[in-house]
This record gives sequence, structure tokens and C-alpha cells, in this order.
Amino acid sequence: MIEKQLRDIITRRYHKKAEECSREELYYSLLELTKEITKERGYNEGERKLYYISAEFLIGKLLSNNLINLGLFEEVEEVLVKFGKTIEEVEAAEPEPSLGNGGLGRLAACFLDSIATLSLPGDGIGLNYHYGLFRQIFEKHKQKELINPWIEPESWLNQTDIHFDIPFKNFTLKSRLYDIDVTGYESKNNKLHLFDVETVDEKLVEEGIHFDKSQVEKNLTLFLYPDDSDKEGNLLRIYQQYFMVSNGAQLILKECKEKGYDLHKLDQHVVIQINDTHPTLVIPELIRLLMLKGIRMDEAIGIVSRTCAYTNHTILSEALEKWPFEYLDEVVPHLMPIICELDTRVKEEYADQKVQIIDGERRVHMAHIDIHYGFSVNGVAALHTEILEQSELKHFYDIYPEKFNNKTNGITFRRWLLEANHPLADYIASLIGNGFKKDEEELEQLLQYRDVSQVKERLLAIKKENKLALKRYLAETENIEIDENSIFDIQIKRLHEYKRQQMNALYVIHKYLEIKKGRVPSTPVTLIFGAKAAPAYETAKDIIHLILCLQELIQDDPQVRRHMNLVMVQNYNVTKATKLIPACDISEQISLASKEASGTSNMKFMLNGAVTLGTMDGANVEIHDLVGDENIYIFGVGSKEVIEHYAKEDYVSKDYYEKDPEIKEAVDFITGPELMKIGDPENLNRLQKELIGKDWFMTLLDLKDYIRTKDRMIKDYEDREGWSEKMLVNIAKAGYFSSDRTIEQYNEDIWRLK
Ligand code: DL6
Repeated sequence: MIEKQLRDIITRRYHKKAEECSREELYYSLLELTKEITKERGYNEGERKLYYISAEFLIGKLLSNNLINLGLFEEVEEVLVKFGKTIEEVEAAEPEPSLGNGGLGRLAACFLDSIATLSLPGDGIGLNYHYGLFRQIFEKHKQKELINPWIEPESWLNQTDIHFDIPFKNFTLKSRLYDIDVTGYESKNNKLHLFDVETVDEKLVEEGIHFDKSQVEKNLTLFLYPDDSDKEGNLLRIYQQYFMVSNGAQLILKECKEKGYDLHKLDQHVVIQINDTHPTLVIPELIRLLMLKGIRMDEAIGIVSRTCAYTNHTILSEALEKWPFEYLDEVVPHLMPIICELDTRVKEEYADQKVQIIDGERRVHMAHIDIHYGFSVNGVAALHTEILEQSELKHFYDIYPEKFNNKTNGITFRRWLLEANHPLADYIASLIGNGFKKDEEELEQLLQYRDVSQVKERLLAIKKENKLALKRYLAETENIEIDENSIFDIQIKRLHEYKRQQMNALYVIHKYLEIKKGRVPSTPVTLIFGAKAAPAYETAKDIIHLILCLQELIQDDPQVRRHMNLVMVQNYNVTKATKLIPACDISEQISLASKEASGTSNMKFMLNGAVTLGTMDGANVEIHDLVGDENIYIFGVGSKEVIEHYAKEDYVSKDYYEKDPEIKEAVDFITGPELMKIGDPENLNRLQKELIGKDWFMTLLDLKDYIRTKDRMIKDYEDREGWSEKMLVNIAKAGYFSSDRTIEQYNEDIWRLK
């Protein structure tokens, strides 16, 4: 059936036989077929609909994902083999959409998958960034940023005829809506709505990712998170945010009108989930639009407050947006009377400075708008929500305890197990049947095999297969050589000091020095990093520089390389994650306790049989609760102690540096002759100074415990039977972290969709 349909498409498009097609031709033919079949399934409908507004949707490549959800993957795989190609070869022709940065965007993508899978009517709303987040390459041991184009004449995007006028202070921009169909697993579809400006001009970008920030009508949808280190950059972010939410709000009202809904009862038909603070302006914008429809302000505020819900994804204050009043006024003056009114109402009710919308410095706190004028505020892991309630947002929790709730993040198992790790998914199915694909908690049934050596040996064999597959992939795509017989220790996530890639790098230095002294690890280790640093984030770039210098040092030293290797993959993205995660033995989740809201790679690794090395932070705490002490390696100070250090301002990294010879030796090595020969003294000196003089995320505080714990893990790895049992328990307990569970909870507590 599929074979015939595909052959027909190929004949029409290319006038040749499928067996003679290139992988690109097969990809475009499959794209056309998959889109057609998707459309035939129809869309989820209901009296009440969710709109998930987000600056990021890190959807990754869609071909395999959609084929799995449509139940066609195996059939297509077989047909392609007949045509002389593998699905991997064909999928290599698909560009990865560049619509997100990290966990926040990938979460949004997992959520869209689960919302559709659970047959809930819920669409995503975002922007159609042409160059997305930058593409990373390494030159002279440094990150260089390039454009990341992904939109082709034919793609998953469907151009619509829907346009809106978006008013700014000095001009109006006309938008165009593009849709991507979101397939659910064995269910109907939803849509991801991506708005673009008709006047966008890709030629505006000059060298690297530089462009004229003032030409908003040409640049608005070029980049995700354009550089905001100056005023123009800040204004551009506000332009983007308003463009996104005004389009979103107009689309929502258009759909309500088409369905004949009474706008006075909007909150009965619509729920808007505000993903982090980037879409906050949807609140004043929707109030404004309702007022234009003749609804009085007081009522409009009430309606919108019952419609909007807010998810907080961080306690880092720099990520909680506060826009200067004048900047907003320069871009969207028509929203200012509404924002002022919202602020006045808060000031009349609450004297507490900490809950004001406009503060004494005339900065507008976006999260404060969300909390006062939304009906739900949720954190993304139990510890994170507790910290929000007890410290970061305590002043709000005291006012609105009923609004606060926790929704521990999740991941879609379709992408992160069924697609990423076929051998493991198939083996699990052979043991416990296919039920876990829809009801992930069924993975617990694996526990009955805890003492069955044959099963555990098979898990080890699958891991080895995946390590070999990664080895081949890295050799082919990045010219990197790794040893499949070594332990794969992987840290892949955004580069940020709080995530502490620098601590892992200090471990590498420590181990390097140990090996030089003849103290070699019992099993060789390969440390793998993948991370992008925000272009204007100096320390993050210095950390990348250190890692790349260490990589060269080790590569060129056969004595060390035999025992420890280090590689940093270029341009870490969803595609690379799907190759790295199934091959991992040790999952690095080493953020400073209290700082990682949840983390989601921790869940993906666990599901694929890696063992976590982590602090008691974010969702690590819940992983620990599920698997127990023997199946996770926890180190470092806890969140309470960390919060106390910040409150008392008593952490002095220099003390740790000076008092502990091992720490001093590792930190001094950063500017020692070996690395200074390879790297740039400016970056290395600056990073070392940062670590000794500031170390805001307390690397040196946890370093010793980290080294000891990782060494213990490497030792324990030798006991293959014991290790495989840890793998099995981690896989069996991962069911809780399915995004289907998370979405069910959102729906029960917040959205209430039928
Ligand atoms: O909730 C998704 C994801 C969490 O798993 C990460 O722990 C958290 O860092 C991330 N938050 C953000 C927001 N900004 N910052 N920083 O990306 O959200």
C-alpha cells in the first residue's frame, strides 16, 4: 500500500524508478506522502481548546517521528530497503528545524506530541525563525556562530492565507501564518502555528550572525534570541514578543468567531499556557483586543485572568524578564495604558514592593503580570516548585497559594525511546509487550527481570551496539574517533555556569594529572560534551575554549588518551541528542543544587539505561526517589545549604582554592604551560580568575565530592552484572517521566479540556 503510493509520487515527481532515486528525492517523496496521510487523519476538536504559546519549539527532524506516530515506520523502513536505502540515509536529507535553544523548547515539542496523543485539542503558537538559533562551529578552539537556515521550498511548513496586521508605534507589520501538523501517536492531529513577517529579508545578515537590528520589518523573524546586549537588541526582543502574541491573540479570537463563541465567555472555550515570560504580553494584548470588541476594561481583565496560565522555568533572575518602561513604550505604546492599569490595581491592593509590576526603577516585571493576571502558576519539578513557593516567589505564594502547583516535566517516549533506540524498544516489547508505548508506567514490569542474567546481558549488549553506532556516526560526521570499550560519560545541555560544565572540565584536568602520575582508571573513559554558549556570554565561551584545549591536549598525548578521551561535538542539536543518549553510560546532571529547574536530558538518559551522576537538583531529586540510593550517584551540597550560602554571602571560592592542594593544582593547570601553548591566554586567564575570584555557582565547593563520586562510579562500572541491574532499574522507573503523564496532570489541574 505505502509502496504503491510512494512509487506513484516518485513517478509523478521525478519520472524515474524508486530504485534510481537519490536520498533527497526519496525524502521529498516521503515528505509529501506523510503530509498527505497526516491530513487524512483529521484534527482534534472540542468545546474548549488550549493554545500553548512559546518562543521556542525545538521539534527536531519530523520524518521518523511522524511515521512512528502514524504507525507507518516499519512499513516505510522495509519499502526503503527495497529501494536500496535505509531510513537513516533518507532522514539525513532532512534539515533540522532551528526553532529552539534547549530544554524549554524541547519540552514544548514533547508537550505538543503528548497533547495530540491524548487527543486533546491544543495548538502551539510561535515564530517562524528563518535562521533560528545559530549554527555552532569550532575554530581555533573557540565557538563561532553561523546562520542556521532550515526552511526549504518544500518542508513540513504549510503556508496558509491567514494574515494579521500587527500594530507597532511607527508602523504596522503584516504577518503570514505557516502551520506544521503535529501528529499524535495513534490519534488525530493538532497544529503548530508559526507566524512570519511578509517583509523578512534573509540577505540582511552579513558576516556570521550580524545584521542591522534597526530594520525590524526585515529582521523580526530571522533569529531566535538575537543578541540583547544593547538597547536595540532589547527592543528587537520586545518586537518579536509582541509580534508573536498579537498574532496568537488575533488567531484565537478569529477561531472563536468562526465557532460563534460569546467572547464574554472566552475563558470557557480557551485556555492559554504562557511558556516562560516571553509570551507575557499576550495578557495586555488580549485585554486590548477584547476592549476593541466592546468589552469594558474591568470585564476584559477578568476574562483574560481566567484564561491565562503561566509556567515558570527558572529561578535565575537574569532569565526573569524585566523590560524598561520606556522600551515597551517605544515599541507598543498602545499597551502601556493597560499595563499601567494592571500595575495600579496591584499597587492599590498590595503595599509589598516585591509584588509590584512596575518597580521603582520603572522596570516592568513580566512574571509579575503573569502571576497577578493568570489563574495558575506552575513550576516544572517538585523541588523547583517548592523553591518558588518558599523563597523566589514567596511573596506571591503568600497572596495566592491556590494558584501555585507543580507539574514535573516529562519527555515523549516516542521520540526518546521508540525512535532514538530501536534495539532497546524492540527488546522491551519482546519482554513485556507493546503496552508501554501508550502507558509508560508499564515499564515497571521490567523489574521482574532484575535477577535474570540473560536479560541484563542483553541490555549490556544493546548498549554496546549503540556505542558502536555512535562511534560510526561521529567518525562519519565529525571525524572524531572514540573507543566503544570505554565508559561513555556525557554532558549535553546549554552551556551555562550553573550547569557546571567547568566542574566536569576540572575533573578532566584532575584525571589527566593522575594518569600522568601513573594512577590510571580501571576502565578507560570517554567524556563527551555538547553545548552552545549564548553569543554574548563570555564565561560560557571561555569554558568551551577550555574544553576544546583539553581535547587537543589529550588527543595529542597517547599515554593519557589510552585511559581517558575527551570530545566536544559541534553544533549539538536534537538529531545529535538522539544518537548520543542511547550510547551513554554516565549521565552528567551536575548543576548547583537549587538552580536547575528540572532538567529533561536526565530523564532521556535514564530511559535509555544510563546511570545518573548528579546533585540533588531539579528532577534529579525525583529520579533519586524512584530508583533509590543504589541506582543513582548523588554528590554535592543540597539546595538548602546553597540558598543559605547565597543569603549569608559566605561562599568564598578562593578559600577552597587555597586550602586544598588538589583543587589548586587543577585550577592552576588552566593557565599552566600545557594549555597556554594550545589556547588563548586571554580566555584561559579570564576563566581562571572567574573561578578563583567569584565562582558564583560554587564549582569549587562541590568539586572534591564530584571527583570522588565519579571515580566510585567508574570503579562500580567494572561489576558488569551490578551495573546492568542499575540500568534495568533506571529504565523500569522512567515511566513516570513520560510527557503523557505531565500533560494529563496539566489537563486535570489547569486546562480541563475534554
Ligand atoms: O522546563 C524546561 C527546562 C528545564 O528543564 C530546565 O531546567 C530549565 O533551565 C529550562 N529553563 C529555561 C528558561 N531560562 N533559563 N534559564 O530555559 O526549562
